[in-house]
Parts: sequence; C-alpha cells; structure tokens
Amino acid sequence: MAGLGRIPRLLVYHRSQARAYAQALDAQGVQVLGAVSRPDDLWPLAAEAEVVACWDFPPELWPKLGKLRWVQVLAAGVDHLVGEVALRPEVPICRAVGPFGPQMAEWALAEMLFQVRGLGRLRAQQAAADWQRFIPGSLAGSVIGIAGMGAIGQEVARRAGAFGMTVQALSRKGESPLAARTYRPADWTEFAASSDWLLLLLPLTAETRGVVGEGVLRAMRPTAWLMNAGRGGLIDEAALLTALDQGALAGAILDVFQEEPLPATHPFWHHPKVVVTPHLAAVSRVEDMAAILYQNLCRDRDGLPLEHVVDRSRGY
Ligand code: NDP
Ligand code: OXD
Repeated sequence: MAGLGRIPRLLVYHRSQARAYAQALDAQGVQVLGAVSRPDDLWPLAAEAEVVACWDFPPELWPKLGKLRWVQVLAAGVDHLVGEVALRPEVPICRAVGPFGPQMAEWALAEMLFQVRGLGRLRAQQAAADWQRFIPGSLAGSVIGIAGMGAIGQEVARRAGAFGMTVQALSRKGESPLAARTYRPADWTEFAASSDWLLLLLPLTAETRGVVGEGVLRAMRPTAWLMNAGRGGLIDEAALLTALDQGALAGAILDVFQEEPLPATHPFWHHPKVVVTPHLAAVSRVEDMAAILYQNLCRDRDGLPLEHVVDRSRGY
C-alpha cells in the first residue's frame, strides 16, 4: 500500500503488542516515530511526538509531550484518561468505535443462552452419562434492559431483537429507535424492575460511578440477572454480594471489576450465583485498532475533523 504522505510523528505505546502495532501500521505505509512497550523507552521520544496511540500511557509523561496534537486510545473506554490533568485539555482524545459491538453481543448472548438453555447442567449430565430430559428456558419473549445505548449497546440491541427479546434502554438522552421502551437516568429503578436481563454497557463517569447500588439491586426481579461489561466501578460490589445472598436477583455475570485482575481472594470467584469472565467481552484486536488509527491519520492529513473525539467534560 502506498504511504500516507506527510504524517505526524506517531508514538505507539502498548505494553504487550507494540511490535505488532508497528508491523500493522508499516503494512499500511505508516512509519512510526516509535512503537514501545516500556515507559523508559518513551522518554527519548516524548518531546518529538505529535500523535500518541496508546491504552494506558504513563501519566507522568504527558507533560513531556510538548508537540502533542491528539491522542488515539486503542480501546473504547476512556475513563482512565478523560480526567487526566497532565494531558492538556485542548488535546483531543479519540477513542475506538466499531469492532466492539458485535463482539459484545456475542458475549452477552452466549452467557444468557448458557443460563436459559441449561448448558452447564447438560454438560454435567453428559459427564455422568445421565439421560435427564427437562424443559429449558428461552430468550425469546424476555426483556433485556440495556443501560448505555451507545455504539456498543445498539449492536447488542439489534442482535437481542433477532433472538426475539424485547429491548428496553436507558441512556442520558432517553431515546433509541432500537428499543421498545426508553428510560432516562431518573428512571433507574423502574428500568431495573422491568428487566429480565439488566446489561450494563455504560462508560464510567462521575455520574455513573456506583449507579447500581442497593436501590437498583432491590428493585430487580428475583428471577433477573445483572450483567456488567461496562466498568467495575458502575456497581457497588458489596451491595451486590448482599443482594445476591438475600435473593434479590438470580445472579450476576461480570466481565469487569473494581479491581482488575480480580484478586484471587475476592468472593465473586466462588460465589454460586456469580459468573466471572476476565474483561474479554469485547477485545481490542491489533488489526482493528490499527485500521481505526489509520483512518484518523488520513483525516488529519486531509484536514478533516478527527473521528470519535471524546467530550472530556461529560467524561465519555
Ligand atoms: P458510547 O459512548 O458510544 O455510549 C455510551 C452510552 O452510555 C450512551 O448511550 C450514553 O447516553 C450512555 N450514558 C452515559 N452516561 C450516562 C448516564 N449518566 N446515565 C445513563 N446513560 C449514560 O460508548 P460505547 O458503547 O462505545 O462503550 C461503552 C463502554 O463499554 C465503554 O465506555 C467501556 O467502559 C465499555 N467497554 C467494555 C469492554 C469490555 O470488554 N468489557 C469493551 C469495550 C467497551 P447518550 O446516548 O444519551 O449519550
Ligand atoms: C475497552 C475495554 O474499553 O476493553 O475497549 O474495556
């Protein structure tokens, strides 16, 4: 592929896949100033960098980036970066949009189908050569309440609808053509009370931190499941454990946690009503992230507005 022409000096920082990013970008004709995986290797390059592509950039280095014009986050969530005071407020932060929705829908549907179709029970029966027929449940006709109807929530809604689920949504705007019913943040308890599956796909912001606490959990149906793939900080984890033990909800399927990796001693690991997955509901694949970065480099070169710039004041 032909080169991009004059491109800004691009510094890629990724703790495990820096080399893969350099190769993917090179295949697109993009030469990087550097693609490094250790903070120490950033220091000599920081002063020259005009664009940084990263996930968890060492915060102490932001003030060294005197020529920085924009940042491309190699993921969807930006809660770790939007409030970063060392990153000049006029520097746009772009996030990744596109590849996550379909992956997230597969995670959610797989986990829901596992529960309703009794797949765990079926595997155990097979292991015991035990022929026991039973009537499995179904997703069709059940209500999925999606909190956060953004780029990802909309893709989940489309696919849940294809399974015959009724979709309802909660967002700041309280609007979505993909939902049979929509709610605003003031309606959390009503929203929770009317969902069989309550799926959190919200960004973590000052407004959403701890939003699923005792009140929302108590409003849930005792047969309902809470699913969280947004951020761990959305849930009051202690309140969730209490609610589960009191039978306020059927169970919780959690991909994100207040502390990650989830400590080996955390009660979630062995709780009979909790399913733990290790923050992989929708992953950042190098080829996808490199393509998103490439698009923004092209737009920058052509004088077009960058895509998916975060509103730092609202936090997402
Ligand atoms: P978007 O910014 O596209 O969507 C965010 C949605 O949340 C919008 O619908 C927005 O409302 C809504 N929202 C924001 N604040 C509030 C609030 N206070 N009350 C109610 N609704 C609110 O984000 P994405 O869909 O791309 O991503 C969502 C999150 O998913 C990411 O921030 C990240 O934390 C998480 N994620 C997790 C992954 C995983 O593997 N577990 C992978 C990728 C992302 P409105 O429409 O009104 O603006
Ligand atoms: C993301 C994530 O935000 O992986 O992309 O959680």
